[in-house]
Amino acid sequence: MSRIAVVPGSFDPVTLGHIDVIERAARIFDQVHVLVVHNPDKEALLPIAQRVSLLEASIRDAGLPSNIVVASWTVGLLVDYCTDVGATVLVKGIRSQVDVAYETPMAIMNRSLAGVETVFLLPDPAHAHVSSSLVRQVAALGGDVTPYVPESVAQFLQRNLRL
Ligand code: COD
Repeated sequence: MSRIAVVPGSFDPVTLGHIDVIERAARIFDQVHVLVVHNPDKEALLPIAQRVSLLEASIRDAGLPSNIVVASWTVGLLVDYCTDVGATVLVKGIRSQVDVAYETPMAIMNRSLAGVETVFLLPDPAHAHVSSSLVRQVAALGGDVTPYVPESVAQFLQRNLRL
């Protein structure tokens, strides 16, 4: 049986921490759907289509395996997308106790709603302090984001985001 996993996130924008988690997931599962989802708790910077396009470029440039597809989901439950594509697992990255506290109730709810299990992956310590919100802040204040994001994202932010 083919094991399909979904790696969901805001990816606003995708960081090297995200790429690390996506790469690990692609080594474990047969097929990985990287899913850009609107998070109503966060004020978005980039439109969903832009996030998808930066993810596609970053995954291609990093030479990640071909069992990865990028999609977006803006209406309905995350587990509805999982059911639609036959995914039985969600993959989330855990950087700290804050992530554990945020993700645990959602993991239990998603299992309760649709029997979808959540697998937590630990990041490369080199990227454990990286978040999209800090990247946005560094870029907006004119700092160098190249150590934290894929090349295509760094170029995009430099061109478009002197906020
Ligand atoms: N290293 C490792 N992992 C990382 C790093 C890093 N440096 N940075 C981020 N991550 C992980 C995060 O912990 C998360 O697992 C994932 O990557 C995505 O992170 P973000 O910040 O891009 O996305 P979030 O945290 O805003 O998540 C958005 C979701 C929509 C995925 C989330 O809110 C969610 O699962 N919502 C559920 C919607 C739903 O159906 N609700 C009802 C039932 S729960």
